[in-house]
Amino acid sequence: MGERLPRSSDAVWRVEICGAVTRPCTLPLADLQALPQSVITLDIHCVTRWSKPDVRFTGVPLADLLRRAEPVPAARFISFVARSDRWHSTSLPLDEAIELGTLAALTAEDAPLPSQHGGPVRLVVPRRYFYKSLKWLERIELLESDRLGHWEATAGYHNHADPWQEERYIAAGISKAEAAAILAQRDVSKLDLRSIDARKRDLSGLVARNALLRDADFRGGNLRAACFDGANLTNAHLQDADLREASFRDADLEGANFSRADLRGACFLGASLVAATFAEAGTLDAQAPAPVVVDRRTQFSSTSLEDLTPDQQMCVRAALDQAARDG
Ligand SMILES: Nc1nc2c(c(=O)[nH]1)N[C@H]1C(S)=C(S)[C@@H](COP(=O)(O)O)O[C@H]1N2
Ligand SMILES: [Mo]
Repeated sequence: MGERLPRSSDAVWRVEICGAVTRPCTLPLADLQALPQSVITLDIHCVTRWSKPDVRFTGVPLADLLRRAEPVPAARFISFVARSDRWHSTSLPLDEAIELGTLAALTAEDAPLPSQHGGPVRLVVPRRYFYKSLKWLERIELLESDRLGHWEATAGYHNHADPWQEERYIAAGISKAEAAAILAQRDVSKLDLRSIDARKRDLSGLVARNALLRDADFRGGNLRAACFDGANLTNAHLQDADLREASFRDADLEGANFSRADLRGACFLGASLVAATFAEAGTLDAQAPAPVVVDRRTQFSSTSLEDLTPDQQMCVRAALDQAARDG
């Protein structure tokens, strides 16, 4: 997820340790490979709700690298910077980074890390959402005060990122009363309404083109003929909503939940459906696919359907086939 590849460069890979340290140093990849390697097995949790259990990584513990660089006593935070076009970064409190057992990983599942997954060297931070596990590690910088990382600064990702506390997103800075007033206008195009609470609201005909609605809560609402074209609805909650004739063209629906919503006449063409839910896990059954409420007007691109997990795909396809047969 996120960036696909490192910045292209012919320079040999090295990891620099700098900032509030007594001995700044640079370690070529070969040196990292020659250091004692640790093994950890952990469960990956992406903030958008996909998980991958029991993944085995080997690499050099961050604590060992820091011992060489000797952070000064005033160092409190640690920023990790990627060799990528946007200089992607993330940060952790220094003591936490060590306590969590952070690893500069060189292999996954006993094979060298593929470039797409952060090779030749990525960070692996146990017990934090996976956005703290920076790919293509190039620089480790010790800091006296924190510097927010890319997702934390631009997308409202929670800076602490503890999956067991579900520390996913920070809400946009608007009060409930302000949110209600804005929604009453019926046009929220391009606005940042992250994590807005719009449960059970009558918002039929809402226009939310290109709006930022990450983690927004529309459960049980009336959203008939609403337009969410191009909107970011990552992890949005749309369970039990009336979405008849609603449009989600080219919307980012990663991790969004549409369980039991009425999708008759809804349009999902070009939408990204990675890890989206149309039928909750408890209701999945290969013999009798959970009911997904669609009709023959409901539209999905076949490429978007392929983003879904196999069980979600099966439910949606079964419902679409049934609707086509019913005419
Ligand atoms: N350099 C860099 N590292 C990154 C990201 C990114 O966009 N750039 N995305 C993060 C996020 S959100 C996730 S879920 C994981 C995805 O790792 P994977 O591609 O190996 O699954 O990488 C994390 N590290
Ligand atoms: Mo992610």
